[in-house]
Amino acid sequence: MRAMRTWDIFCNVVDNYGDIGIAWRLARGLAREHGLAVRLWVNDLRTFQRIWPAISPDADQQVCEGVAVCAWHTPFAPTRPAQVVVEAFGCALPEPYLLAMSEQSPPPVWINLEYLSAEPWVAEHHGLPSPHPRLPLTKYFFFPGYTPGTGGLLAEADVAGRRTAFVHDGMPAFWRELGLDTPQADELRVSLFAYENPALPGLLDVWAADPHPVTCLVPEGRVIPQLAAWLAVPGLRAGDTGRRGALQLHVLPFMNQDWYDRLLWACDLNFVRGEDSCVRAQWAARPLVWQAYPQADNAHWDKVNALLTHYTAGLDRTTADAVNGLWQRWNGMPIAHGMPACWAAWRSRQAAIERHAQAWCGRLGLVGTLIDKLVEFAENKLK
Ligand code: TRH
Repeated sequence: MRAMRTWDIFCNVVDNYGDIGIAWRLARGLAREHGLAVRLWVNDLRTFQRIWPAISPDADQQVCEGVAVCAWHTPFAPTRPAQVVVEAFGCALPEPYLLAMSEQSPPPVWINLEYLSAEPWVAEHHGLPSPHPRLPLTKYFFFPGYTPGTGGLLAEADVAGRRTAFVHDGMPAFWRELGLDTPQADELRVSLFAYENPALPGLLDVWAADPHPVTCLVPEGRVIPQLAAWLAVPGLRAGDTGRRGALQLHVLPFMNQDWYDRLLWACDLNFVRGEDSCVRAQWAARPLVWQAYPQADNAHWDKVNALLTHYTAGLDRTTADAVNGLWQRWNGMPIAHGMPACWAAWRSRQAAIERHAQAWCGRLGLVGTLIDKLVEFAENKLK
């Protein structure tokens, strides 16, 4: 029998939850689905604990979900490198570890996991090698993406089955556990995970004026001060609520990754941000609106438009315009229509957008998952 392959994943949390969110999802997927011996090195266990409360922030080493989670300290203690080394988002491996890698024979397969983008250049760059300037090591760039020539999207093999089971049986209990009523027949239930956004008050205004009830569920985080300002209250915490017109707001506690998935599966529309929540909202097979991580000179607008191009391909013109308008307005792009017109257009095409979200999720399933593709890539290099 072949010995278990060893993998090291390095994650440097800079800000937000995306880097550790992705590294953790990848680590547990590799261990669970491929039986690999995975170590996950993380510099900030407190942020990790927010998305996975079982993590102890003070433990140098702990095993969680079959993954050896290790605190990444500087200076880095001598460590025997794994056979496959994943550097998440160019986080720069510790120098002593890099030296130890160069002394291995054969050297480990070294992969830089890149950020996700739907831009067309991704497929050309996926898998390219880059020799180290000094050491006898080669780093490979692995690009997630939406097309077969890329590294695919991060997902567990059983995500669709778990979602279907939850949608059939799990929703009433889920709402009860969150302390919420089951939605009324004509209600729109929305989740909102976002960065500070000048478009937010306008969105809340149109929801308040909607002819049907709108319930907005907001996990604690960066938009809370804006929500409080809109409600004209001094602050908001998990458990707090607010109402204006048709809009009922609920602030939820920040939940673990698996619970957050359920929230996405249960809502009619999900506002998501960054990378991982955007991908999860697509696997949720529900309509979504994506806020890209804001970059200097609005470089993120290209990313939003690239995903929109993929996402709306094949949709009729009116439905595509409705999706484009709401996403672009939410990302602050200079478009002709204001929020009331964008929302009205989205509402008028809601049924078609819902059908599309299901079909889109099915299409994503055909690209192959990042976990499988990463393992295949590494195994080919190890041969
Ligand atoms: O937190 P983010 O804004 O992370 C971002 C992006 O990854 C971006 O690409 C990167 O450049 C920047 O950080 C530095 O958004 P993202 O990627 O959606 O990650 C959020 C994670 O938090 C995701 O794994 C889901 C998880 N989450 C929970 O576990 N519980 C919750 O209640 C919520 C709202 C999110």
